[in-house]
Amino acid sequence: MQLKTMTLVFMALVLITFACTPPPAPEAVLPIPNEHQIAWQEMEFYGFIHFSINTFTNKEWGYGDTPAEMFNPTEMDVRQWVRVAKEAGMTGIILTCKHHSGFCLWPSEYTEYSIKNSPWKDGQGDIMREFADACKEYGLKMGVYLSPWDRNYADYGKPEYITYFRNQLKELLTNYGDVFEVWFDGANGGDGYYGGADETRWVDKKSYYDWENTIKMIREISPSTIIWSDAGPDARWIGNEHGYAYPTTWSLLLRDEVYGGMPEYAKKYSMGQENGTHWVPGEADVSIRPGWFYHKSEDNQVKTLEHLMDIYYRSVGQNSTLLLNLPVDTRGLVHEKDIEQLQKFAAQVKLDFEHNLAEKKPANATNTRGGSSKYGATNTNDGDKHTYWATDDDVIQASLTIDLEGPTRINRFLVQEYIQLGQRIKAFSVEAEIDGEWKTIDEQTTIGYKRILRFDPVVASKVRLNIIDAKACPVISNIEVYNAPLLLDVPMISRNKEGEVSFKVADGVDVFYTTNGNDPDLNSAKYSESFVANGPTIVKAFSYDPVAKRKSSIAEKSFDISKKEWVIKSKDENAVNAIDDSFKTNYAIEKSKNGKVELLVDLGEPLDLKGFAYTPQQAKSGRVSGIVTHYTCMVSNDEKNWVLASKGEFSNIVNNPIRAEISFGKIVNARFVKFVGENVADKNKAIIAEFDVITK
Ligand code: FUL
Repeated sequence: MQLKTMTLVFMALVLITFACTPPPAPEAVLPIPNEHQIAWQEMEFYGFIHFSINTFTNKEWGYGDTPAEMFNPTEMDVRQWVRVAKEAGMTGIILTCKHHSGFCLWPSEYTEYSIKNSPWKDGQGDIMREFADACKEYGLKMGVYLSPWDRNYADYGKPEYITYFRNQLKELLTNYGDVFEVWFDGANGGDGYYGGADETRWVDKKSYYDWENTIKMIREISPSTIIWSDAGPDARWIGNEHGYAYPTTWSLLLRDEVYGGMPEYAKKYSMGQENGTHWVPGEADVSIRPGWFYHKSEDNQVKTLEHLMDIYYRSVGQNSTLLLNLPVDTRGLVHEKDIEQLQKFAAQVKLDFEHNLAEKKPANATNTRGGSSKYGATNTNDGDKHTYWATDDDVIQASLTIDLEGPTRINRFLVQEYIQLGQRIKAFSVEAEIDGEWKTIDEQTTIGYKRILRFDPVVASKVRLNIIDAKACPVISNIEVYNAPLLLDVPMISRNKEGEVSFKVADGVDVFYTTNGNDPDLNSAKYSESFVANGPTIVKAFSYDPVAKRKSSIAEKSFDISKKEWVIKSKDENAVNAIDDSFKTNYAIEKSKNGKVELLVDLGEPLDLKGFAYTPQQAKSGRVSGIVTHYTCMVSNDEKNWVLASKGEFSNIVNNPIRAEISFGKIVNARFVKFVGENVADKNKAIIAEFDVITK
């Protein structure tokens, strides 16, 4: 070959090679997750176990004074906890090794307040060991919850406690195998036993724990462990205990502004920040029952399938992981009712995501980085999480269309960013081509690791993702489309002050119910109008769509005596809201000079009372105000001579503002009840959504 020809061939080869070489990957938009955070995020759904000495005293928080002898599970089976978690599709499980009571589920060398002084296995047992073994057996990752607040330890509040806390952490991190996450609760400081001092100890949450050095220690022992708290550093609280992340959820956090347990965290930081300086993704925690610990009185309040599915979509589907709690009961087992609901939930998640209707379907985009197939649209539905669609650096607004190859019924759209290169998307929309016309299905803000949109079913031939705004060129690794089976909402059961029970469902939907405690079926009473139930009544009901022949799960509500004859001694016309059997209406009481509030109820006749219940203001998400944290409850038959029936705290009510039931421990006969809010977590007022007495 002549030199000239050779040169030409060489140049052509160079040109071809150059033309075919894909452009470099987009530059990362900082901050980005590290490899441990990515592995953690991919765990998506894992479990929590709340079990401690306060399980045996029926409390949400142990005070630190319950003798270790009280810890005595009768049928303890740690493998059962882990097995049910595994069967539900959980990828890991976190155990409350030490909750606020200070009681340790492992025989810590550094305290006597542990299972080693309990009757369980004659003090020779080690729950943490059994837990670690079971996690290994079932292939689940293991996590530990170690409460920074310790209401038993005499030195809590002094520097000595920090050494104790670190020693315990060392035991947990070194003696039992790999720990995927450590959980540092923001609830700390307050009253407690403290080795017999029995006093209130507030700590400066910002400085007392010297987190910097504790984190350093954890990193040295176990670099892969995700450290969780309000302030991360690796993962953070989602700001509520409902299991709900937010439609806008950034995995970025202005981390240096945050410290664990800061009062303004939930309101200000829990959604993350677009301009966050560190990668600290959200974890949504929630219990399968109202409380975190087991209470027999909540056996009929295990969350319905519909509720659990809603939680799934609002956590995993909104750029967060889901940490679902299973309380362990006094037998040492996860209760049958919880297992039943958990199994239904796991089966439903499987069904919802059974057939990805977008998988490997033709896809194209309005722009593809360098025109190269390396960044092409089909990377989003090729089943490979490491490939992605990306655009040129200067192209932010772009669309990607997937051809469903024929009219297809769909109601879910799942999309993921390739977070290894940062969270970028600020606004996006989804369109569907229906009968040849494009219609917008939804418009949202963030995507992050995973975003799942639910919408009413449409029959579409194509779906399209439009990126409207982003920090830099979009990098999308996955898109899936589903036709999830439709669930019918359970009926809303309510009773008014007059004792009339009614149900609320969507138009065209029937309700079948029972009032005798049995499960209803299609032969049970069909609801047509409200009915009176003045005595203690358990109402069970389900919704039924007669056209589609679909049933909801069974909703259950347990009512005590009706409040027909009750009167509140107050001039405020809203006072009745505290006794109208509805959580939706509130009675706000101004605090008096001593910071207390008082509610005086006339029950109309003397009743045998077993206890009372206080329900603070309710909200689906976000903060509520006016929460009573400490109370006294007095009773009387003549409104003059009062007897103390109970005094104490509503544990964890600020973070989890649910109905708090208090037992008097005996039966007291009284016509008048005085509920005093001794301490109210609000500057001006206490809010009472409902006040109940317990007679059954
Ligand atoms: C809260 C604690 O106070 C609760 O008892 C529970 O452990 C929950 C997960 O975190 O802040």
